[in-house]
Amino acid sequence: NLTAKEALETVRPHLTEKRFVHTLGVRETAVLLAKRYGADQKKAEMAAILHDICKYHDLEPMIETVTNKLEEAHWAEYGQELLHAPCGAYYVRHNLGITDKDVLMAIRSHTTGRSNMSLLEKVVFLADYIEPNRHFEGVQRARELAEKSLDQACLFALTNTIIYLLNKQQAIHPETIAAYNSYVLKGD
Ligand code: DGI
Ligand code: FE
Ligand code: FE
Ligand code: FE
Repeated sequence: NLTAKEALETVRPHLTEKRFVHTLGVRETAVLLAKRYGADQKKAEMAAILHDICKYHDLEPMIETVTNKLEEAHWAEYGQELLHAPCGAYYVRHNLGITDKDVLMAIRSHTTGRSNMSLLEKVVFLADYIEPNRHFEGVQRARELAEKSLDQACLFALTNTIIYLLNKQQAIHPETIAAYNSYVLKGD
């Protein structure tokens, strides 16, 4: 089983320096949120460290992975930004021997979110959004919400992401919509 230190060393050559700093921020924030909301800190830390491992992998093999290995070609249809999430889960499972389903799921859903996310998924999804190196309109509000309600903060992040995509006229992945709906419909 990989330690956090080994995972950091493993992921580093996959990333740019800036992305590695982002990853350290996600790790720190995920552990903090896990403490605050009672998620498994070790799992949050491992998922956070590895979440963007495929961010700079070549497009072709990632398309091959979602199409032929995962048989979920839809990931490739909604923009290449999304591929690194499901491919990251696949990569760490098959190349790093990570078998923990919670960790794999948190990596897989870190970009789109998912309908009825687990506590760990919420923690990693939100940590990716609010880590200290993020600078965008609304991030401060998201950080404030994260102090009092994990769910309110996740709903805010999903809403903001959807508005951002709408304004750029980009496709919205069905799982992003499903994640948003799962909050709005049930107040999840
Ligand atoms: O990998 P990071 O930059 O740390 O963050 P991320 O994995 O959350 O990716 C963010 C990007 O993904 C951002 O450019 C918006 C995009 N994105 C998120 N949800 C969707 C999406 N893009 C499309 N096309 N559809 C979505 O539903
Ligand atoms: Fe990402
Ligand atoms: Fe994100
Ligand atoms: Fe990230």
